[in-house]
Amino acid sequence: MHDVLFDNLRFYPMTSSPADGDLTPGAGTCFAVTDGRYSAVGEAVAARRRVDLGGRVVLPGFVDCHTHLVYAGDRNDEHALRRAGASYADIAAAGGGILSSVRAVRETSEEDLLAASLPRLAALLAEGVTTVEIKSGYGLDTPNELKMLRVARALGEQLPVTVRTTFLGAHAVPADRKPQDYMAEVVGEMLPAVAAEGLADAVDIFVESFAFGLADLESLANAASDLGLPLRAHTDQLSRMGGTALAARLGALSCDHLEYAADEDVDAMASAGTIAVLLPGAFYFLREKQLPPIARLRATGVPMAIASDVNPGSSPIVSLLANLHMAGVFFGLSAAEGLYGITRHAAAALGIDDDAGSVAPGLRADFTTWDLETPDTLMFQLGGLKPADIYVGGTAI
Ligand code: DI6
Ligand code: FE
Repeated sequence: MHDVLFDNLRFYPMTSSPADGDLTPGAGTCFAVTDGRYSAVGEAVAARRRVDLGGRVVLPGFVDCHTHLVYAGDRNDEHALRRAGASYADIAAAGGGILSSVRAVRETSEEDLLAASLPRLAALLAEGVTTVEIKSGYGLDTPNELKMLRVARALGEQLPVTVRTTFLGAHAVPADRKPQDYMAEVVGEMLPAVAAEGLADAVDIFVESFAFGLADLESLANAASDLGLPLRAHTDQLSRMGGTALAARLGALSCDHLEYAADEDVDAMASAGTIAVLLPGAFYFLREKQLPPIARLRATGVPMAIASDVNPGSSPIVSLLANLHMAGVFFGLSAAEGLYGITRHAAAALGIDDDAGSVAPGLRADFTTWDLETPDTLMFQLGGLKPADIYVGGTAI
């Protein structure tokens, strides 16, 4: 006997492939949930309770697989500089950028950091995001990186959202540190401390001319692999550094940004099974011109995820749906590609596509219902879209 039969719905399981350009609704008009997971899909099985979903569209809970939503303060002053013509790299070189958020985070207590970050997670949840990845990277020393990751975990206790955490100690080099010494500390002290407390589900690094290089990527990958933690990497965002190809060869789960990645970098991702995480909000906010290699990603079958990159420097855009819309406008993704990008492929970028991102037996019953004719509208329309209901583990929140 199943717990609940959800009936009279049009569900999009997101289990096949978006390659044909179409979204395929699942066969049948119902699914069952038992102990918080899908226990039968498309079959009118016997259940203790029945819930009529009024013929609505049902989608898997969205997965925002790349955010930096734990931070304190703002960078409004830098935005003014950027409007006056300064580039992101200029501001970073002058000691601003990531390092200004580092100063703010270090001065903020764990409690206040949690309070500052909670509304951002709540905003994502309100549009149907039920799984969110959150990175550290504004602490840049052991106590403050641990503090950020504890706050990220605590956010997942405060709201009905699955939070996956990523250690991004290699986000920037602190102003008072030599790059090599700092990287040695990331790998030799910070990462082991994070792992000892079980605070990270993955590691990440910003590979860029004013951040970290290929040797740093390799040493982080080795240290993470010794601890059994998967690698992710910010690569080829503002210049072509070769990070994408190397990260793929090192077995990265995902390479993120990719604006400057070339065809052969994409080929390395395809061979390694690495997911491409596209961040159109950062592309938009930084007024980038260089487009990620979408045609090659498509041609080689590299799964494309879309994430918000929520952060105070390059993507102060606290909406995954806005990013979905921008992936259509700027990157030319189809509605099917976009919706896979915020469900199944985003879950794959986190290594949890056996748990989230689709409607299939055994997966967590996190889903949303929509008063829409077709889910394509989620990519078409910007703003004004809200799920009728959000279910987490089969329970309406
Ligand atoms: N790339 C980005 O776009 C963000 N981090 C990164 O590695 C920017 C983070 C910030 O400016 O605070
Ligand atoms: Fe990022």
